[in-house]
Amino acid sequence: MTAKTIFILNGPNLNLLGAREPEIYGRDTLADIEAACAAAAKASGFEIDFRQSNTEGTLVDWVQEADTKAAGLIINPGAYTHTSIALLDALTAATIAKIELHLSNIHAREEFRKHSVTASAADGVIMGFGAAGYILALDALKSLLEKRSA
Ligand code: CA2
Repeated sequence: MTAKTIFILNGPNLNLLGAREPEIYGRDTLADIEAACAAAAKASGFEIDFRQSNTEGTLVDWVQEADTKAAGLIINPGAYTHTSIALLDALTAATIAKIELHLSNIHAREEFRKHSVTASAADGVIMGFGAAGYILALDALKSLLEKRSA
């Protein structure tokens, strides 16, 4: 872990990527996405710590850990996006640069997905670009960090 580490946290069911619902979430597996993120981050002088959990408390613990160890955080909270005040509180408490990310455009989906409980704690939100959104989020985080250190 270095001063230039970026945590990329993935919430519930994202371990199933590539195996089901490719019309919504694409054909890339989470391992494919991790490999693409690692390469993109390396090219920008960052390293990533890429994790997935199906458990809300674990994600809360990791947000807290990111705040002490990482320069920035990208999080796809999965379905906890729509329900988790615990994650909102953890993200609000974290002072590092934060981006919320969704593979799908949650505003173009079911009513219950249209509201993000957690997004207000993020510096910005990227959604609707599938797996490419992770690379866009890394780019966005890089420019946020450059602004912060200027
Ligand atoms: O669009 C996104 O990235 C979501 O965060 C994905 C979550 C969903 O609950 C959010 O509303 C939007 C679901 C991730 C589950 O991924 C699966 C992948 C393949 C098969 C089944 C689920």
